[in-house]
Amino acid sequence: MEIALLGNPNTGKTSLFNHLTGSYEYVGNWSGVTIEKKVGVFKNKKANLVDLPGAYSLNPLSADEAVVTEYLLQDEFEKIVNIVDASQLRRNLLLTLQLIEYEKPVVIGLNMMDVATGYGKKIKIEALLNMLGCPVVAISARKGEGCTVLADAVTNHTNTSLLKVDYGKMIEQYICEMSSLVNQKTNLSARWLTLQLIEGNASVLKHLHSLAGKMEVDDFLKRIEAAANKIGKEAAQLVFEARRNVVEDILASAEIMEEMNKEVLT
Ligand code: GDP
Ligand code: K
Ligand code: MG
Repeated sequence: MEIALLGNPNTGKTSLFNHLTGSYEYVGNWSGVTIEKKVGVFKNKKANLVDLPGAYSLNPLSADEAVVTEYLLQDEFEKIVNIVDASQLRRNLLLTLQLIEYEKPVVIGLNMMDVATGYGKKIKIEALLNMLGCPVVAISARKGEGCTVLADAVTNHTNTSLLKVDYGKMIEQYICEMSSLVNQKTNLSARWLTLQLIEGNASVLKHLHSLAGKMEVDDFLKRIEAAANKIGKEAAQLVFEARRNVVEDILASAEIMEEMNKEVLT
């Protein structure tokens, strides 16, 4: 069994990896690139933990992000540990929503709590986990605090989140169409594939071309774009706005800003 460690760059993934693993199973490079790949034996269970490069988005703009997206498209793994920077929730949660959309169990390690506190931000963990629909464990990846609790949560958690961003009727319709197009051909989430395709994810486009045929997929994409244009938008904009609205809702109930720091930070 394999567990993927994912998150934005510099959120503490490698620090956490070192606390959660005993010995290395493998240290080398990702295929075709000189980006370090580390696989360790997860302490709690007969599982391997894979330390992935940092990604702001799954639409690969950097070599690091391309490694992450190819991993999500090609590799077999069971669960995701998503390290989230508590001081940068607004940006980090955009990735979290996309990982939840991938429809594998996600457990969140909420790191950098000291930095968040320094900014005058308080995070209501209960509210965060209720809204995200997955376990959230506060950790200090640098000091190793909370890592055992996180490891147990990862071992025990087997459900996929019930959180579904509402992308509106039109996009939801195309997600259904994608399901019937690819469900016989892949275990990947049709929802995730459709949304990544709409966002212009070139790796996903290529993958879908080989799964469902180039003409079919290009036509599908053209029809979505035309439908979005009819309401004066680009399809990718609709996707982004829907996610951003959910993130703002989450922040409104899970993040408290101390008065004195408000102006400096927003
Ligand atoms: P990665 O890029 O996600 O793998 O992150 P790293 O594990 O390399 O950590 C990036 C930096 O953040 C390092 O300098 C860590 O020491 C630091 N770091 C990790 N966890 C914490 C934390 O909880 N608080 C603070 N202030 N720094 C941390
Ligand atoms: K780093
Ligand atoms: Mg790292």
